[in-house]
Amino acid sequence: MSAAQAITIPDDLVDCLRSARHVAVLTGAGISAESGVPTFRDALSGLWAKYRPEVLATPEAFVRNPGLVWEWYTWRRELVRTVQPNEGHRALARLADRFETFTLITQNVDGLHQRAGSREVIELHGNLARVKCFEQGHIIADWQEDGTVPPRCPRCQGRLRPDVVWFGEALPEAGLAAAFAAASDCDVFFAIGTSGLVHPAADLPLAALRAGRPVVELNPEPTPLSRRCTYQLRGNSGAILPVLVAALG
Ligand code: BJW
Repeated sequence: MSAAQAITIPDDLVDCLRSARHVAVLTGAGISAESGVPTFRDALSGLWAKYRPEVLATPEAFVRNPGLVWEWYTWRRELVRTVQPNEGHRALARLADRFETFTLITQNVDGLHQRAGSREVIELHGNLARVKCFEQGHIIADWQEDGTVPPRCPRCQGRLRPDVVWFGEALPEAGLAAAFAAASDCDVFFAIGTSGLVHPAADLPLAALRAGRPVVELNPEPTPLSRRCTYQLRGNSGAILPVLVAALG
């Protein structure tokens, strides 16, 4: 029997999803793991082995060593360019068509949901593909790698940085409000491939639970959310999500 055949989706969850009209999904780094993108709390390897991602993803790290932080994001941007969305991303793109509203909220900055065909993704932590000026915040669509690290803002000569949300920085207001509204109003909430350690994203499943909505966690490992959620599906999202979509018929 293959690993996919061994996965069972509880019947009452299937029933609940068949009658659901509004579904909200929060994804984290785990959904991209099977594409070959390291999760945030995996130890880094190679050149980056001596750094902790949590320490690099801060404005303080950028001020201290902008070249190092820029190079780390360049490495990640290049990595993401070479990988493909996996079965988990693709299953979520298919799942969207089954419901009146399907709100896909991601903490990931890799754009893999969009490449798998998902539309209107709420990106809570930004996107690696964009950059902005550290000094003035100008969003820059196109920049020159001219040997200066980090490159300079073409508008004000400030230092460029990735357009992602670092610790201590505010998340996009409209996206965050839409995410909380969807969590409180949905018929089913999914937390997929996230450790649930980083706020305010980690509060979204809790908001759904407070509103009395069932929360499904999909993760190979237990997290702080596990004991509170309604269903725990243990395993890799790239294996479980296609089975879940198939179970809906
Ligand atoms: C699989 C799998 C497979 C593996 N299938 N699963 C409340 C309490 C305490 C602290 C705070 C709080 N509110 C705010 C804070 C402070 C802070 C915070 O949360 N700190 C905690 C660490 C304690 N939050 C912030 O600073 C946020 N800003 C903020 O609150 O601003 C307030 C403000 C308001 C107004 C003005 C100014 C300020 C910002 C948080 C930004 C986080 N940014 C990062 C970096 C983004 C850019 C980048 O990618 O470089 O976002 S940090 C990093 O963590 C990244 C991720 O999106 C995020 C979440 O990680 P995620 O996705 O959960 O990944 P992992 O690696 O942790 O987990 C992977 C999971 O996958 C694991 O569970 C695996 O088991 C699983 N997995 N393989 C399914 N195949």
